Amino acid sequence: MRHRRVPSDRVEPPVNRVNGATVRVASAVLVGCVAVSACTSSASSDLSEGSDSVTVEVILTDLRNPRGVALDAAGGILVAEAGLGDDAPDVRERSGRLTRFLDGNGDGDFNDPDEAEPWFEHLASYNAMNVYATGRDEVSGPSDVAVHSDGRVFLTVDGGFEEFALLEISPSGSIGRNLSARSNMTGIGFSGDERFLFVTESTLNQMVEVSLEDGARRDVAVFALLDSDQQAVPAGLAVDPRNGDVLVALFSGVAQAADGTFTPFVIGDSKIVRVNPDTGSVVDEITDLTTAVDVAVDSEGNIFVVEMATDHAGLFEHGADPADPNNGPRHGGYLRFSGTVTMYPGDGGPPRVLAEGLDAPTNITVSDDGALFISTGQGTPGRSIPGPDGTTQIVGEVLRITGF
Ligand SMILES: [Ca+2]
Ligand SMILES: [Ca+2]
Ligand SMILES: [Ca+2]
Repeated sequence: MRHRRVPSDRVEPPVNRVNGATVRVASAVLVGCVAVSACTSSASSDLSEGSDSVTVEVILTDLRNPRGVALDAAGGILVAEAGLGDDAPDVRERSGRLTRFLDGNGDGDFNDPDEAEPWFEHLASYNAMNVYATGRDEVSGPSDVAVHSDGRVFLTVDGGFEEFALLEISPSGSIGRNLSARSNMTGIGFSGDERFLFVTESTLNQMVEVSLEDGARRDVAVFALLDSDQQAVPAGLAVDPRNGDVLVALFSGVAQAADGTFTPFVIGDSKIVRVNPDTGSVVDEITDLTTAVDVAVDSEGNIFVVEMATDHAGLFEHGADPADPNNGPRHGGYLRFSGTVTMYPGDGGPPRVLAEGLDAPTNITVSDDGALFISTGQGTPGRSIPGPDGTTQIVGEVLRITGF
């Protein structure tokens, strides 16, 4: 294990805060970026101070539970959206979708008219709170997406109740094989030779390898219970380009306290593990995390971790409808606006918090040129939540972080 987080790591500059109204870069720059409208790259043109000039920009907004983000060779961004979580009985009204966005006018965002190219709509979308009585507003549907160098796209969909898919989409945009349907699959990533996909099977607490040639599935690793005897709940993954290892974010599941009550998660029990896909060995990479939900790694070995929230808060009571417009503002399971993105430098230097105060981030992708793309706003879109400046609503967005 290379890094161990201690509380003092949290205060290292620069710290950026996205609070639903503005994106602030510590010490130097105020990027005048309103979350309900898109930022432009020109907003950051007055940056200074080289490596301290971390910039956080909203490049997509008004999404419905954006999850996996993938970049294609033509500069497009594919975004899987888990949808409204309304479990529409009519499949034609299902709200999960996959969309490709292209910055046609070159202004740095992907939000302008004609910049969205819908690929698939009416994919599954449901809210786990309604199905499993968790008290937590958690929407599932399309989960992760990856673009192969031959132009194929792979997409996982979690429809609940055994309706799972790892879909192969041809370069011309047709859905082909379903390569795996055993469990919900929250994270996918290619092996170095792109002949396999590594896949986290979240509910089954394991990671598997799926052959893109014949669809054969090989169980690679089962994740053990965590420190408080809760399930590991693997979420996102990333393939280390230096050696082919797979880094997996273990989100951590519900834990039972000594008095028999249950808590959604235990602070500090989440972690990133490193899996050797050849041997199946699992070793701790970064520990003492809370709700680590996704991880990315670049060619220099820098590791980027997304934690969804620092605490649980404001669970719904049994039978509540998270989409009821009469609900007052409520966190709804996870403390809103407490998500973080932290960089663990490949040279072994101390961790750096690149952004904090994010509203329920879920996914991270690093591009070949080193930019980070973060999906935020997990939960029922439009639902009232406590924000840093008073009541606000859940808005799905994709942020881009550069300059670190
Ligand atoms: Ca644009
Ligand atoms: Ca624009
Ligand atoms: Ca990811």
